[in-house]
Amino acid sequence: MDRTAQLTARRTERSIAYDPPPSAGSLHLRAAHVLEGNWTGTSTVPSPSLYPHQWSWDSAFIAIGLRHVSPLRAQTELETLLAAQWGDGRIPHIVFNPSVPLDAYFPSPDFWRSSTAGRAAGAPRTVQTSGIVQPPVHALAAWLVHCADPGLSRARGFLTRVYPRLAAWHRYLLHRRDLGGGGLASVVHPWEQGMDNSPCWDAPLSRVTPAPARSFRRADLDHGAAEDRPTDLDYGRYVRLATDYRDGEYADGGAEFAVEDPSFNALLIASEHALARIAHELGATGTARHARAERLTAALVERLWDPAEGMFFCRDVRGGEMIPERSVSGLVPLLLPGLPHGIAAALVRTARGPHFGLGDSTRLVPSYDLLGEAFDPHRYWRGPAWFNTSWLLERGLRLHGEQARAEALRQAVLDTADATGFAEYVDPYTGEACGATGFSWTAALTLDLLHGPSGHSVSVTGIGTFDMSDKGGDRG
Ligand code: 9WN
Repeated sequence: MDRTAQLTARRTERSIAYDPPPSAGSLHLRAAHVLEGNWTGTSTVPSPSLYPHQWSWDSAFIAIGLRHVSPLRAQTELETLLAAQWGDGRIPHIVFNPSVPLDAYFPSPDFWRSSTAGRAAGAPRTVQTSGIVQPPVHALAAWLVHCADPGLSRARGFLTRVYPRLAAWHRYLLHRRDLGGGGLASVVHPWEQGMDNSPCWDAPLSRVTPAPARSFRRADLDHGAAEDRPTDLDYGRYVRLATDYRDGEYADGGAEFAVEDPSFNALLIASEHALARIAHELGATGTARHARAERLTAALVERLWDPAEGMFFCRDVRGGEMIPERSVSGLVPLLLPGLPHGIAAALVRTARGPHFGLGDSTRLVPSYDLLGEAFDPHRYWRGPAWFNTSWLLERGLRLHGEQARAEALRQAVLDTADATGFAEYVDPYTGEACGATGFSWTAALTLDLLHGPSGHSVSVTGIGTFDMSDKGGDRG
């Protein structure tokens, strides 16, 4: 058997079977069916076997799709996550389901010990969580969810209840996590940025002494092919960093790993714009928040933009230098309305060029440089294409007037999600499914794109859309 055949056989055996309904139905129905199957009653798991709890940025993307089939469920998804917020404002990257066995996922609640080690940082007592965070997509999601059914949202006081929590979340990131002192938020663990084994982390991680392999047991390999996942050495380092953070009671400032990442900060800025709209809907002006978002955009450009390469790069705060690896993260700021025109145009050129092959050699945007030494089309965030990043770039292309390219990307996302049974990620060249199938954010973002350019069905109802290019006018 060649490698591809072996991997396919392994995947078929190991990945959760995606179980389409009889007659398969429309893509819309099948996507909704995935979300229905992954719903626990209060939130949605990313994948029942591989990720059996609630994940932070997954829930934001899930809510964005769920709003088209159940605005109430979409609100509940975000409310459940926000109920696990810590007193210092952080939104934990995992909210654990107590009925799931401890060995179903590693690291489990007994590793993070949130209720004891997180006490000083204000971890909740009633629910177990991890102690790190994930990208702040939540205010953007909350606004989009509100727009899907403003009547229901107002009747339930949805925005009134989530606004203070979202504001505290942004405060945490902008104050406690400004480890580089330049106004941007730093991540202190690769899991926080969401692209776990991106080659961007190789240099800063190389300084970290891995935890011994015998000190933990990976549960992910029970469900996913080892060739598609991070290595044991990566995991040793993830465990070391998380252990040290926990043993320091999740206090910020002392992390051995600290990186300013373009995608994480771009999502914070997009969410700050969304928070301005939420503030306006609640009776404030929102002006100060829009202004802050613009200042953050300027800081992003000043600290992470590389004009010669035509993209954004990560900054290694501890090493004190830029990380010269091309990741899709460096293209995500395209979704920002306040980006100078020349930068937006350069990002589009880079996405279309040989490193990412958009509209040319690749089906969907790869997570990492096609020409990079570390590129691997199957290994997680070291090359495969992911649906959430393509969704973000589709919005960015549209926002900056690239309608035809946005439409082509939208269609490619829909076709690939359809052909792969809503795969977690795919080979960027062939579109072959990797990881889990029936993956929640793939299904959710499929639903969103099925509702038209940038979720436009919302405007069909006359409610108005979240148009991030509309900087001045807050529309309720
Ligand atoms: C660690 C849930 C999460 C995603 C991340 C993805 C993966 C976890 C893991 O799964 O990370 O958080 O165990 O590998 O990299 O982006 O949120 O879907």
